[in-house]
Amino acid sequence: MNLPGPNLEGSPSHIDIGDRKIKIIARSTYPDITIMDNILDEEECCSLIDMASHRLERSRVGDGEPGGYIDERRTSHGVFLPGDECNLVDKLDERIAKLLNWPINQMEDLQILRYRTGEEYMPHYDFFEAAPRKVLSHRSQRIATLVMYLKEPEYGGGTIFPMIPLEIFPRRGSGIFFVYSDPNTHQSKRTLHGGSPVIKGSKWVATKWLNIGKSNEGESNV
Ligand code: PD2
Ligand code: ZN
Repeated sequence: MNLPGPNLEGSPSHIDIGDRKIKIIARSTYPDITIMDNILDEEECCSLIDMASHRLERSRVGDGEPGGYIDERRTSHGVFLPGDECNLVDKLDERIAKLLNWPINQMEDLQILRYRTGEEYMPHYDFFEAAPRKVLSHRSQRIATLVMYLKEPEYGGGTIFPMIPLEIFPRRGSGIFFVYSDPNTHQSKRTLHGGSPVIKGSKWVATKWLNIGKSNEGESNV
């Protein structure tokens, strides 16, 4: 099966996607994780934060259920920014599609998240664990995640993979991409990950989820 991801054949120092060169910083193969820099520039990060900041709502969880629910495991606030609403989001969708070799119609809307001091996202999987028929009747399964850091906190807020174990420190413009595939399934338990509590300052990220099939119109975003 074809999987999304940057083409890392020959261990390139960067991926040239036309309007910018995205730097490759590190890679793990099990699970498949790529750490990158220069995905976004400072102005783009600030514009996304500005666009989102007056529309934030408490983040929800819910294993793909419509609407989901508020839960103390995820205490951030966030908003989804549909591509057709603004040029910057459209431009980023195209950049991500080129970088990850994946069609835009198999991606969910960009989600912007803000974590204030003390806020976190406890370790979880991004794929839907519930019985496939229950979830997948109204939305498509996720196979990979791109988390892009828009603003780093002074302390804390790392993205952690407790099964590896690994912690990625947020840096404005950088990001991490991981695929949930393993030799047998598209639900590798080694992709358990979380956003550790922000200790001082605030952290902003933009998350993009990639789907195995066409992302359904109007599906509930959780
Ligand atoms: O903000 C993060 O570091 C983070 C960590 C884990 C975000 C997500 N998961 C997510 O949005 O799924
Ligand atoms: Zn996640």
